[in-house]
Amino acid sequence: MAGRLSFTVGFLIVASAGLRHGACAATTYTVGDDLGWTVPKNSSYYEEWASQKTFQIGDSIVFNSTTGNHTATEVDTREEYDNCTKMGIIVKVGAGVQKTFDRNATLYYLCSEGTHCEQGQKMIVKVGDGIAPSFAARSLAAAAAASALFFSTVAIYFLN
Ligand SMILES: [Cu+2]
Repeated sequence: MAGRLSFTVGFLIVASAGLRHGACAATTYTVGDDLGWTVPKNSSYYEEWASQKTFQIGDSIVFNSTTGNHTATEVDTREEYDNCTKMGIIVKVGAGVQKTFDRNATLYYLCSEGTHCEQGQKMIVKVGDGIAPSFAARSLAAAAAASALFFSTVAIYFLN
């Protein structure tokens, strides 16, 4: 009995160590690199910057503005993004505002000051495949993970 229990506990420790290792691989990106988050000279600068990156869950982006007034505004839809709609979660950016990705999604960011967005201070960020999981899909994934753990435990029990 003690042998079976320690084997199961060992499996759980290995599994959780794997999860911690995954979290360590997270990358933090400074939006626009050295330019920071400002009105770009080239209006497609931030869209190109973002499209050259591969963002994953656990990664972060930092909006960093050292001159002028800027916001990191997240809008909900492509249409709002294309129209530079100045609504949404407006965060004033100074020395740095960080956003960490917790799920796959396509995110739309723009600056809501003056005509900054119209001048190209906007970008689209794709996390993972860019498709937000539906509530049903997330529940199914959780259930699948739970049953996989259950069957592993049962298998170990019979192996002993
Ligand atoms: Cu701005």
